[in-house]
Amino acid sequence: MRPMKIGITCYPTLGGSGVVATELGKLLAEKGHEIHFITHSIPFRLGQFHKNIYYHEVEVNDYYVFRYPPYDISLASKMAQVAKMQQLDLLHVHYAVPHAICAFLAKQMMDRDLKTVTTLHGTDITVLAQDESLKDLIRLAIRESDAVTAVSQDLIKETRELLDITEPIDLTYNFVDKRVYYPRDIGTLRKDYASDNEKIVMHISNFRPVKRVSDVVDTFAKLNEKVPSKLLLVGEGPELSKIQCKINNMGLENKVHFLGKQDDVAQVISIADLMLLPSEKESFGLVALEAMACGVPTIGSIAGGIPELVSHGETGYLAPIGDTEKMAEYAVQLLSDPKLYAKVKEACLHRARTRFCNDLITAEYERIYYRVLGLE
Ligand code: GMT
Repeated sequence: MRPMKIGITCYPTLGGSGVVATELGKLLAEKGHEIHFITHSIPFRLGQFHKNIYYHEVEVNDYYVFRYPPYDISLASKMAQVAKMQQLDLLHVHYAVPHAICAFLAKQMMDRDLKTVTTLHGTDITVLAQDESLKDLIRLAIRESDAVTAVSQDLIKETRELLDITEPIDLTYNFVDKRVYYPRDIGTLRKDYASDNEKIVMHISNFRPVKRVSDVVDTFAKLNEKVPSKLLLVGEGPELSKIQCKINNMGLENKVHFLGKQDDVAQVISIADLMLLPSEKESFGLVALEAMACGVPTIGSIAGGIPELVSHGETGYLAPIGDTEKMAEYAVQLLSDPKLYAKVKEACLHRARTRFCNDLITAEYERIYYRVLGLE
């Protein structure tokens, strides 16, 4: 099969969707495809120079009559411009709003057929498609894409229900690069956070209400009554100060470390014994996969796509949303039984490598691209 020229648009500075889009671009470039990122800033996970990767910055026109600079229009124009100049085969956009809509506009500006692939990541459907002012536009963008992928079966179901979409949607799970996510040798780093007799529990998120970080603290408090532990909170967001107050009120301040935003997630995760992800909604839960690939089990909620990722009783445990009693019970069981823990850890490594590894998922995306280009 011939190498392709692919334009990728994503949110370059935050969130799992940007991480997945950037990692996919890097992997496709390694396989010899030419990748053109069309974004408002350099994707934060891009790192150093990569052969076959180009970056095109979207500059927004701030003309004086505009009350709000029209980013969407600038993005659509840039997409069409790059597609023409670089003779792109297709645009792969991550997140429906505004990226899929801009790709649709870019298509109209071409004097030839430009194929578009849209990947839905979650909140673009579960939150934004509920907004009546966006619903019809999102539906249009999805219907006009040459292929649509979603990161879990649950998200496919929600998209169909909310938007009345009957066209096919490809299930393409998120992935991690096994060369980056593996159990790291953390040396003495662990000692900086916990003593030898303590376990380390971790939560990583953007601290939005949907992540239910308060449940993380409640689960941890209950676990800590039975198993001496430390809680490491990684990330920042709107709920952070509320969580800090809660921790102080519960007298847990000496048991919790706030690590803020961290770049080297694989290294940070490797310090942990357990990941907590009690979200209200989660189309996939990339952080649980990152943990799984590092051999760290997750206890999470039965929400969205989490059950498709975390195999209950095998690579972690799942409880109903808000049931911190049950989550703590599972945590105690897992962390106080070394034999069980070793078995679960092994299952995590195996599942991440076999079901969610970079080679597998990159090949799935390639197959989708060749299909829309009629090159099967
Ligand atoms: O979780 C977030 O709030 C960020 C959001 C994003 O847009 O990056 O994450 C969504 O996409 C990730 C990558 O596909 C998924 O792993 C997350 O589960 C999904 N978040 C939600 O569904 C809330």
